[in-house]
Amino acid sequence: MRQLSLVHAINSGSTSAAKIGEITYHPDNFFTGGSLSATEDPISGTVDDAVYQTERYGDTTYEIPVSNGVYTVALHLVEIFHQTTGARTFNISVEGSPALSNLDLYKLAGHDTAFEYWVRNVNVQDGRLSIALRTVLENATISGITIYSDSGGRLTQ
Ligand SMILES: [Ca+2]
Ligand SMILES: [Ca+2]
Repeated sequence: MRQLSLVHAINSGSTSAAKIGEITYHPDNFFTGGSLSATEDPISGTVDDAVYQTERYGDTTYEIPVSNGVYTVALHLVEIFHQTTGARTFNISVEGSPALSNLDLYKLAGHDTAFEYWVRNVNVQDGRLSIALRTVLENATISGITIYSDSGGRLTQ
């Protein structure tokens, strides 16, 4: 089985770096749109709260410069604001393909609870790994992104 190698990690919604385990999440970059928000509340479901405590919310598109190839993406998500089911729903597509549709983080995980979603076999052929977040109801949100390569891919900027 082919090993995944780390390409890049982003601390969405923050101008600071933070770690999850051994991985450093760099200050937010390569995005268009969205706004910053943060919480000081502890986050369940992770021992490394910091990446999850800051979010970029609202319609946002990441275009991450990478060499062409096949990637695996981990999306780090958490409901840090809403307190009920049905308060927030949104869509995420990766490289043009729907990854999560009508996602309700509170319904799936609860409040202040980390939710990690993996997207595999992301085939980039235009030099930009695209992650699009689109609000359905009261704002898309993302807290962090981890990008792995299946085949020696790399960040190009
Ligand atoms: Ca692309
Ligand atoms: Ca973050």
